[in-house]
Amino acid sequence: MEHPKKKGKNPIIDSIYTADPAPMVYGDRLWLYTTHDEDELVNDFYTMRDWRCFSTQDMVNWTDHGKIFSLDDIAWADDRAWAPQAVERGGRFYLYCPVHKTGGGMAIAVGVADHPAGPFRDIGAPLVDEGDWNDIDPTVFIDDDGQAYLYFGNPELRYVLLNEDMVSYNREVGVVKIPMTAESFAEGGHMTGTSYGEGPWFYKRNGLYYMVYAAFAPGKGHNEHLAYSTSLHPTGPWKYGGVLMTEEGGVFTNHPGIADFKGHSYLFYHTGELPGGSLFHRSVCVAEFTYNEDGSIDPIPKCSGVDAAE
Ligand code: FUB
Repeated sequence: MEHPKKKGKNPIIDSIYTADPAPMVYGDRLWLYTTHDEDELVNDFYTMRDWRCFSTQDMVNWTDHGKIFSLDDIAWADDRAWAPQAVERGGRFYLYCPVHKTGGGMAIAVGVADHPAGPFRDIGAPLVDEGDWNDIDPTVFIDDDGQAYLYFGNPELRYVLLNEDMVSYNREVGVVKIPMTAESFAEGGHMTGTSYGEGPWFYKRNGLYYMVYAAFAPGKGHNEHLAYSTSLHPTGPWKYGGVLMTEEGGVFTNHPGIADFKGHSYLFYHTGELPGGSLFHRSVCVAEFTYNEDGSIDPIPKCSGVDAAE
């Protein structure tokens, strides 16, 4: 007799509000880093003070590792514990986190740990700090030749070349601004006139580089959808690929995180689906998808959960 497949459920976490999912596969587990929307809002705005970690071996049963890094651990920051991403290098774990600096502006902090579930320790100063509001939503990727890239930004997509220590970057190259053209990101309703909004997710598959991001359709009043661009080189030029997840059924923001795990490809995203959900009370979900033969990706529907990964 065939046993029914175990099925996971969306939202993945229902004990707290979580957003901005960032998966990392390490060992035999998928580690999921998220932000945390507090129940009680301050000034009716995003109220976010710490980062959370969850892990799974089968995409159905999740272990809650709790708070792994917080504004209390970053002496120079006072607000906005926003969308992070983690990476492992040489047995250490680096968590890149946008925060609001005491005194103004956004900057990118780095926490370092010896274990994927932390605790993470701040390096003591911002890694990227241009003195503006663009320095948010870092995405990190280490290429086959060992060069690590940190892309980030809203409304502009920018990058730095990380040094091998992963906590500093090549200052001669500096912060590079990607040309925000319609060819790269499609025409859209965000401040650059393109669809690119924020929340980039950078990775490589079969020699093709992917940039997945939250995007705005042309015109006003849209929620974010997810879109992607590709490039033959890690630093572009980028070519617009299409919509990855439509804005229907979402909240004002959405935020992509992509990982392959146990032979399956997953897109993590967020919605306002939990009871009490809103643009400031979001919840992390996951959908399985496949690539077309040419590497393109068709739009991925929001879903109620994924099958167990054996
Ligand atoms: O969660 C706070 C901000 O909203 C993130 O940094 C953005 O990507 C958007 O999700």
